[in-house]
Amino acid sequence: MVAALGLGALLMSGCDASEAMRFGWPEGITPQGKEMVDLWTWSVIAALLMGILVWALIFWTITFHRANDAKKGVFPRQTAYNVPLELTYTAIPFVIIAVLFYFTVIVQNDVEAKNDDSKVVVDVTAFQWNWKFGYNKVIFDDGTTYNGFEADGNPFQLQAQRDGEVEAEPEVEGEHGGELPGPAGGRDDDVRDYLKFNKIETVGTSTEIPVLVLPTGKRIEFDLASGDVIHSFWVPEFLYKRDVLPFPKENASDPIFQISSIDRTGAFVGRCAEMCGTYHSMMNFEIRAVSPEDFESYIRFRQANPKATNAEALQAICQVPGSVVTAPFDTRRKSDGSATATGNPNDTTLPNCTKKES
Ligand SMILES: [Cu+2]
Repeated sequence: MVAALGLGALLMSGCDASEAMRFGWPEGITPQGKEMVDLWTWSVIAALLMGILVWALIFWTITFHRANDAKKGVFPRQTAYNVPLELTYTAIPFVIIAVLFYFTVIVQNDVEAKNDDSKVVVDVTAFQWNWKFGYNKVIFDDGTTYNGFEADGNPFQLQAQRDGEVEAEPEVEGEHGGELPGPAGGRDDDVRDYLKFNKIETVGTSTEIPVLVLPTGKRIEFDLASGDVIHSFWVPEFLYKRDVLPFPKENASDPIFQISSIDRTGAFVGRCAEMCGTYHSMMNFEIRAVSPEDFESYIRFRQANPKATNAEALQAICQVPGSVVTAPFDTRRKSDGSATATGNPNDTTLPNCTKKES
């Protein structure tokens, strides 16, 4: 009956087998994502098998071992302190947990793996309530390297602090003696030298979703940083998210993760997955995966036309210039000031109106 129900649900939902076997998860467009889908699929199958076994035992018991006249008043056989039985049902769950743990660690190690072979390094900066993407480094197919890191012009005057021109916050004495570190590890909260600036950047606004263009088939590194509160970088189709913290070093957070490739071209929505304030839910971006040739043309175009917008660069490689998977939210901050009063605030009574007798 259970099998028939399961099969019926599968057939009637009208979805294909591979989608059904993902049990609600997205497809996964990276090798890491696909690995996680496999782990999830097999974990659900194992849980379903265990569920079927438990249901079968319950139905077997209530069907064949219910009270009847012959058993009335008879104390049933007691099986407490049956050592072999108790050892068995302690050992079996332990084995189940060990197997799940083993496969989880294998997949997690692959997902968290990092090396120096990334062909694209993207600096991601999250802020309330949008994203900035900068190309830190790109290694092209012919072996040439584009270095996009902007070493000069840090608006937070890191240099001034290093040279001692900006004083550090005074130490505060703790309740039980000793020094209490201030916020941001005792540094001046304004000195955000962990933030990166690049020659080619894509910045989102309340009228434009930032579209991050990336090549397919290349290893990509994401270097995350937040300009204010904690955000979270989430691309559902990567099946992966990581918190984006301000002051990652002081907050003991590893801001870097890598994917070994994006496996197909297309547009994929990205979201902020950490409640970060009023417009948190509208903090979307888009990953636009294009062929490596198009990606190279895109970077070359932006290099040659520093004043051009991201939309123009996308058009130059024959891509839709704006986001296609999500749209900017109307923040109602876009009024041009032309809204006028519709009545007289000093007289709100209706003209020619007779009050009703109560
Ligand atoms: Cu956020």
